Amino acid sequence: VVTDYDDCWLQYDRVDDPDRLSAYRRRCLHAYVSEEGPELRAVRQELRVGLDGLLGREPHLWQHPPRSQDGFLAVGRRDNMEVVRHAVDAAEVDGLDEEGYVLRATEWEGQDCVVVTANTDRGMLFGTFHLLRLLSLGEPIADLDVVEEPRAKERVIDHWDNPFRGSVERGYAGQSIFDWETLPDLRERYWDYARLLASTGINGVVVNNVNTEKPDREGANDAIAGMEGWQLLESENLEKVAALATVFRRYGVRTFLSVNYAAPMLVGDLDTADPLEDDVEAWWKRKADELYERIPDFGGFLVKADSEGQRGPYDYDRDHAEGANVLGRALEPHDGRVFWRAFVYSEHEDRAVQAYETFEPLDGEFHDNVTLQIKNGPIDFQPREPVSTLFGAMPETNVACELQITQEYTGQGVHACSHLPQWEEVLEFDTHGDGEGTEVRDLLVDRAGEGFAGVANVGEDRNWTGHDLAQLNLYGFGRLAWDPTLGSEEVTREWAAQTFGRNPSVVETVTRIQEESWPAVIDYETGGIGLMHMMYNGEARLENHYDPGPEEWPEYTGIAEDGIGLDRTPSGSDYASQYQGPWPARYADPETCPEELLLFFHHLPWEHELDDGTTVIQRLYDNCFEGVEAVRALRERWSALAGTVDERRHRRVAERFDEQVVQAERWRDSLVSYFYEYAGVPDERGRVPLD
Ligand code: GCW
Repeated sequence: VVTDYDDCWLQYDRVDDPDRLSAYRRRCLHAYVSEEGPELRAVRQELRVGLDGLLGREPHLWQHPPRSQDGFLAVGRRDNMEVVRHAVDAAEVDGLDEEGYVLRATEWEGQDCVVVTANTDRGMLFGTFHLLRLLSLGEPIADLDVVEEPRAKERVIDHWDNPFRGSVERGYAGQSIFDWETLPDLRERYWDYARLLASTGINGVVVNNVNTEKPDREGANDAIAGMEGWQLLESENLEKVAALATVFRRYGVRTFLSVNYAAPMLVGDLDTADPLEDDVEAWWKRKADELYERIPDFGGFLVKADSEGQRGPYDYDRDHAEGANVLGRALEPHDGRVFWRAFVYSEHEDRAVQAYETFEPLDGEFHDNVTLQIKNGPIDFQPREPVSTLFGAMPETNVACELQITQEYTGQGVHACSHLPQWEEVLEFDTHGDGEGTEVRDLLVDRAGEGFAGVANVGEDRNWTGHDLAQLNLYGFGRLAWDPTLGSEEVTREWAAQTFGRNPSVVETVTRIQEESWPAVIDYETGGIGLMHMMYNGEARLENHYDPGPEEWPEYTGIAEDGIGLDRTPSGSDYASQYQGPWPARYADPETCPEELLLFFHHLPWEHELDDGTTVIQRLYDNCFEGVEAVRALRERWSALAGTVDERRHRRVAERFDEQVVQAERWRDSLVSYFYEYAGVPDERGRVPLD
């Protein structure tokens, strides 16, 4: 099928090394795939496309052991394939979870074979994508032996797509790919989207925005307009949701909905949504029954409650556990799950302290099938934040880490900014929650109900993600959710090879560009020592959360004539004391606080000296200027790839880099002038004040 959108990392370019090619052909040109559930249909389809591309020949698909001179690939279970029984012991598969698989090279009746097996069809699907990835990377398979299962059970992608307008909140890749007008008719693109997700190991998708209602109530974020996502729960819309679910199901991905807390009133005709009212409980149960009647493997609900104008249990003086559990009870008989967001804040001296104050006392109160979904940091997806204090503080609660795949605060669809190094930093953080060595990633893999949620960056654009390089954030989210011990660089490298081909120097350059992109953004958008939230937030003239607007937010930077930064130590808001182990003391002392977070925790004089003797103000100037230089260097490196990357994609990215340089200069100039205005200290190198 010819489509008008890109294949991203599923390029399946022909293998060029002749030895490799013949080794692959010998084992994979004939594929014997068992005839079972819907996922195996997806396996066959993927093998057709993938092997055709990689091997340069149409593969032969068999329903019985192929009578070929060569070897073959077998995808199926032990109980109905002899070659699989030969290659894999019963105990090995029995020990696997429902998404795990075994890939193994074997010799069977004189033939060289490769076996993909699992307990479930989903396992075989994930295993097939793993095998195709290895072939795409040109890895040897003669001694293949992989036994793998995902470390985190919940790996969900959250769309902030507004159903009836087709817009995407914080989306920078065009309109929503979901067309609710024409659903239940299915677009080809849905299938390809499901392929992309499954190939990275994602197993859940929330198809609508967490803002399900136009928030014209007090406290509403007026940047958010006109969404009526709550209507998806109405009976007449469920067939649309069910149709999408058939697509995702085939690829092992469960479908979820964001729901409005007041659904019993909006969708139903109750006059309350009080979670302790029997009528409300009964309404949610009926709705859940209706949903599962239509979508037997429905995933469950995602809820943003009491936040930015969305309704919630506080409207009835109930706490968040009471609020979430009524939904949990309704979904429980169906094996459904509630993802309940911890993104709750109100007017408060320091927003950072609030989520912990709200949720930590509720540890142990949430129903088993409720997952508390916590943003990586305490503020809001800023270029860099310390890790949220809720990680490690909720041992009796299932938690998920919410990451932003879309680049709301990191240059949106224009700037190159790989979020993988940022995620790696978050995942490696030692919370000391259960003593030393309790990293964030350890807290997300213990049991069902824990894992990852990522805010999608996908839209109708030809390249899906607006910026071609931003495809990595989608791919990397899935891979790190599957295995959070993978490193950013490793994942970036495999993405680059699958996306731009196996030429080692291209892979190396693209990987370096991606790895260095985030530090550059931090420098020019924040000055690099712990400031954040200095973006433009209005609606006219400039772009919301894209352009600089530091003067709007003095309360987030603590800027004053005597210095800059916020005191979050015991003499200030005391956010630092919410941490465990050595962190409260380490963060509370400017001498031991890591420099990259210094002004997040401290208000310091402009002339305060850092470790190397440089002053705070000078470091801010230097970093802002260096950030721009770093982007110029990235642009140069990309431009040197001309001729080695296909022209269309090369040009698209080159244009974005041109724009990024201009925009980085604007950020730099805006920030340094703002700092200068308060500090009154000129740059030692004569760059500030600006002419
Ligand atoms: O940071 C804010 C975003 C809102 C978003 C909100 C949230 C979906 O600016 O656009 O709303 O976070 O995460 O709920």
